[in-house]
Amino acid sequence: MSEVLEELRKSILEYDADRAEEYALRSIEEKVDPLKSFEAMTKAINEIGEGFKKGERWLPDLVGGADAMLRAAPIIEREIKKRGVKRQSLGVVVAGTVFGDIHSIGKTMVCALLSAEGFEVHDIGINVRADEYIRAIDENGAEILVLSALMTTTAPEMHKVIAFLVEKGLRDRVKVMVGGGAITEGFAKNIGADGYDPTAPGAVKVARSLVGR
Ligand code: B12
Repeated sequence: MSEVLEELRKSILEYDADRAEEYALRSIEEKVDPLKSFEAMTKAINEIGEGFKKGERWLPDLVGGADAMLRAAPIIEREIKKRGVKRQSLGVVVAGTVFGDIHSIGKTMVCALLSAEGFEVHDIGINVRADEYIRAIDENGAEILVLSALMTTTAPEMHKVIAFLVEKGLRDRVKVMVGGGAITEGFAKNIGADGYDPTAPGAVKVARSLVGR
């Protein structure tokens, strides 16, 4: 791992938001692939998550790591979008983290990559209720819905959103992609989602295949 990536990784592990920002900017000056920078940060935040699971780290550790990552991530995301080739829209996407869930980092990354690819992305945020997704789909004429969930307790909310789409007669109009740390391929199939991938770059491939462009 290059020095800048290693420093970026360490800054998250050590909850040092100033250093994370500094090295995110430096990674761009040094023309490091922004996806590699994001991967290095993800590795660190997942390490903190693992520690939390094992009882070796606590909530303030999650918060500290997230703070550092949230300082650096927008810098990397801007670079990803800047590198994206501007072309005719590949399709309209509505994206959000499901109700009860405030994890935003992965979903925001998926949105950055989709817009760099040429999709028109409407990120409606975190803790999104089923009816809010429906409104956004209607208002923006979306063809793809991106649902993200990081917790086993909030993943079932995706099923509710899909059921609500059926109830509102919108299920045939919109392709539903699901992902986030709590989601597996099997879960995605069980709830009747149209696409799943464990990574943000994979999300772009899925989106392209769903709209056939
Ligand atoms: C950072 C973090 C936080 C931050 C979030 C800050 C923010 N703005 O996002 C804070 C501190 C706020 C937080 C809070 C909590 N957290 Co938390 N958190 C994490 C942590 C450490 C990292 C999450 C993250 O950002 N990962 C990095 C990103 C890049 O990964 P990702 O989101 O999975 O996204 C990638 C892919 O999944 C994919 N992807 C994402 N979305 C989508 C969508 C589609 C369609 C596709 C195709 C792909 C895709 O692309 C991304 C890039 O490759 C995880 C640990 C972990 N391993 O996940 C715990 C974790 C998710 N948190 C957990 C918990 C328990 C909590 C709290 C309940 C803690 C508490 N006691 O209060 C609260 C929940 C609050 C709530 N209601 O949501 C647990 C969940 C356990 C469970 N039940 O499943 C985890 C797993 C930690 C653990 N090991 O126990 N957390």
